Amino acid sequence: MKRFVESEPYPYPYNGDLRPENTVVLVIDMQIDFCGTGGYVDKMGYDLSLTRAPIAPIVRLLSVARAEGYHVMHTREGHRPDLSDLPANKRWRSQQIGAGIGDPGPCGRILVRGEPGWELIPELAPLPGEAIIDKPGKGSFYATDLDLLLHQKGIQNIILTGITTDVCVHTTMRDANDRGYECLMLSDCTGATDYGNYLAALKMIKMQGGVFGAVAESQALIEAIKQ
Ligand code: C5J
Repeated sequence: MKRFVESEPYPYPYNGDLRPENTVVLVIDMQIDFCGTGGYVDKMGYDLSLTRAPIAPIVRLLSVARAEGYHVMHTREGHRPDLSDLPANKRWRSQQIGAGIGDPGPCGRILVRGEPGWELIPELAPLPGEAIIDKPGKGSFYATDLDLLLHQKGIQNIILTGITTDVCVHTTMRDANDRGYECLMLSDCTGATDYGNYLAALKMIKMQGGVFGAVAESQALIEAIKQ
């Protein structure tokens, strides 16, 4: 049976092959550093309501996706405590905006593995058996075993959720698309530090017939997978 999600600019997935076995819901960087008080994004002075907006929609989506047997994976951006995997220019730029990666803050050392701010938020805690990908960069494939895990599980479709839309989620979507994965961004399950960038990031996906994949609201996916 073919199954499609009502999405733009085409019904997702392109081939109608949407099944729990070949599809993962990827939850990107839902960490205190990106949406919690005192974390990295807060220290930079951005509006936390924008990065917290996707929390409730993702919680709702995960309860349905898990019940229907879909794969769920999570990512965390962060660096080794000795910062040996932190490029000097990434560190320098973060210092310019007053949130130096590796520096102490209200939630421990910013974006450092093992620190309180680096943890996933409790509302979106992974369940046993759900893979967690630790990544040093913005994309989820760079310097990780995500591609290996997806191939081993026979996954073809990636449902993208998490933060931030224009940075880590977009980088991951673009890379996944180049690797041949069929991607869907859920507009209410993602957020950016700037609302204009959020809108632009969604628009970019829909150009050229879906240059990086498709965009839908989570309700449309929920309706499709509950059919
Ligand atoms: C950023 C991310 N924005 N998770 N990281 O630095 O998008």
